Amino acid sequence: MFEQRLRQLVTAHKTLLERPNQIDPNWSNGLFDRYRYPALTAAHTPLFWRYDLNPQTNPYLIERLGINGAFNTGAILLNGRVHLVARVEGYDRKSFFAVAESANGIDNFHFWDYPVLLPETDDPDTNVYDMRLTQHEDGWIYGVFCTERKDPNAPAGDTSSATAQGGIARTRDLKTWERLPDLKTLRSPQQRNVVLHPEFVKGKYAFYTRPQDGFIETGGGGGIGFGLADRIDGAVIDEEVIVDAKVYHTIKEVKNGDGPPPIKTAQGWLHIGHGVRNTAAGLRYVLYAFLTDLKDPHKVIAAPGGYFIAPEGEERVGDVSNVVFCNGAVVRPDGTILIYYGSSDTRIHVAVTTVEKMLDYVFNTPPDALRSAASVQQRAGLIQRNLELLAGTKDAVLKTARI
Ligand code: M1P
Repeated sequence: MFEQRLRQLVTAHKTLLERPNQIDPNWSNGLFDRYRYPALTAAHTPLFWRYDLNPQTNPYLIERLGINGAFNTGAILLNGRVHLVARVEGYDRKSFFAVAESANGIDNFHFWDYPVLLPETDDPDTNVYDMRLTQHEDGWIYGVFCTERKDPNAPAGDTSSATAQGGIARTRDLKTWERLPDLKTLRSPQQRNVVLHPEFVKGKYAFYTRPQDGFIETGGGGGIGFGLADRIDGAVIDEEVIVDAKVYHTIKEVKNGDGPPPIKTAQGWLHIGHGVRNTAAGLRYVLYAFLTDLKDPHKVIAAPGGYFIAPEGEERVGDVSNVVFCNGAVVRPDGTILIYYGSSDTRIHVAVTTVEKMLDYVFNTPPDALRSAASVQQRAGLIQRNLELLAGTKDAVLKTARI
């Protein structure tokens, strides 16, 4: 029985890992393509992470340490191969980081044998998640992530209150990690979605932050912040300026956060953030893009309205439904961008676009008009320009667009 079950498990696992992934031909919006299958799931984790494979101690081949999800991944191109540092969550609700590697960044992702053995500070983490990987110009690869601990001031009986801070670790090879003290932001009690900028700004380490009053609520503050620290080993930010605020009746009404480290383009730093709004069915997380100035990376120079990736199909369902969340992307030498996004705190997908398309998108998509009437005017303008074009055109294909 043991052997038969093991054979079945191995065959299913091998088939999943080797399954080729293709662009979904039934989905297109001109800006990016979605791939048909998730790039990484809980089921991609090695069997030897989950099962005791000794027939003497596990005669029924029971899954001893199950994996609940693999989502919200950092991403980096190293030695020509895509490396993801995924948020992996066990059945016990604890998240940890694990490296999965693929030659093309699309399929055939294989986890390394061991998860990341992340050193701790003197104040042990209860949970760690959502690592952003920054290849910094100082030569190190930094992993900046959320470290969560029980709130020391929680009253007796309160087993939920927690604190969130920006944890920092660095490595050269993703194998050996050095833990540095957590980021201190003097004016914000809590932080999540902290991202290290890849270059020095005014000779200092620059961080995008997400100041929060509490663990869940961003409260009076919120928005994507920006601050400078003199050093990385004991980084302290005295003052945070808000780069991109949360705004009433937009996709980022409740909160927002920056995603992967911004991508340097000829025309500015390209950011992919997540915006959160509330609905009767709970929070809805979508991805949006904006560009900041090359010299002043806290100054927004292009901000298209609305989202560019929202959860669709199976992406909409999972442990925390109606969520897409991105903390990793890689730019390949040919200018294509692979965007890795977690869906519903369960699995990881990959979408592909190009730097050129994203720049066209951020510069030429109108900003959020903020009111229904103004939004209708934007659309009416587009309709009018199109109808004039169609009325005057001799192009047979173009003419067919008026149906
Ligand atoms: O559950 C949705 C997301 O919630 C948190 O993100 P944020 O602080 O922006 O709301 C994080 O826990 C994230 O991992 C998670 O996907």
